[in-house]
Amino acid sequence: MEGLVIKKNANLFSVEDFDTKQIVKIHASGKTQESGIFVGDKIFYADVIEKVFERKNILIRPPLANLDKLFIVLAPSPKPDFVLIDKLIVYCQVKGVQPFLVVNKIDKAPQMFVKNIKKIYNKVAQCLFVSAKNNQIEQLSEHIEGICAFAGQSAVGKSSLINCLFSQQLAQVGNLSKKIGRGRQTTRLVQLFSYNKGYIADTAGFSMLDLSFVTELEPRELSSYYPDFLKARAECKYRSCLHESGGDCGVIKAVQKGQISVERYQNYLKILKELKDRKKY
Ligand SMILES: Nc1nc2c(ncn2[C@@H]2O[C@H](COP(=O)(O)OP(=O)(O)O)[C@@H](O)[C@H]2O)c(=O)[nH]1
Ligand SMILES: [Mg+2]
Ligand SMILES: [Zn+2]
Repeated sequence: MEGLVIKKNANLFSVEDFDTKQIVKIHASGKTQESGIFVGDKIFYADVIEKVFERKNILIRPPLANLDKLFIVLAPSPKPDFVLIDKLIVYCQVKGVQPFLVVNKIDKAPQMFVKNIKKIYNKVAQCLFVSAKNNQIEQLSEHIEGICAFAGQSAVGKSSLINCLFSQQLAQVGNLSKKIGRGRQTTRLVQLFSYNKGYIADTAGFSMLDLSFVTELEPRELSSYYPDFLKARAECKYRSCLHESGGDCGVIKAVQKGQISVERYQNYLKILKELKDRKKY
């Protein structure tokens, strides 16, 4: 039988069976336990978990496998940290995760704010506009499919959005499932909650994704994780260019022509500097 690991508690795993959708609690064989089993793993089981299927990706902190979509939440306040947002997008590009920008608190977002986000990110990630306060979350709920997680600065409204999604689902289903009363997650455990066609990872015990590997990239690699730089990179005349300077740098030319957003480029330089500084030690 095959299923999805939705929860892990020491050596006891909660597995949702792919066919029956029933949740079974089982242990792992010595061999699979040794090689590691993560929430998000697709597994083969009989009396115990016997095999872990090949993973699409794996995150270590929070421990989660096979992440499909990352919802990067931002809001007019607190003021967005665009360097952080761009690092999260790089993270997604490296891991093969589809990024979304979830602009929350549109109930109090000036028109200019919304316009600006669209302008900066239109070639990078799909932007969704929502308000947890007003229960305006359709754009978000319709994109939940596969294994999904939320990230973003503190106080942008991640918990509010997740609560809003589940309270709407509960209202539709009309029964008080186990999903409610999750309370405050104090332990550093991750759990998947089914939602529509997918799952939402509760990563509340982690204030932020571990972005350390982003700052450990080779400086030269960085621009390859910028989908909006792709065309300009191909037109860059310099070999192994970092796109920092030079009259024939395709990326700089594209910025000057308005084909690449100035904000994205300036923040690229900041992240690049971080990578280069790290390399010096
Ligand atoms: N105006 C407004 N406030 C919101 C919205 N969503 C969340 N908030 C408020 O923003 C604050 C932080 O929300 P929270 O969900 O705890 O953010 P988290 O730290 O990202 O989990 C709380 O005071 C929420 O009431 C929204 O859509 N509009
Ligand atoms: Mg929270
Ligand atoms: Zn260049």
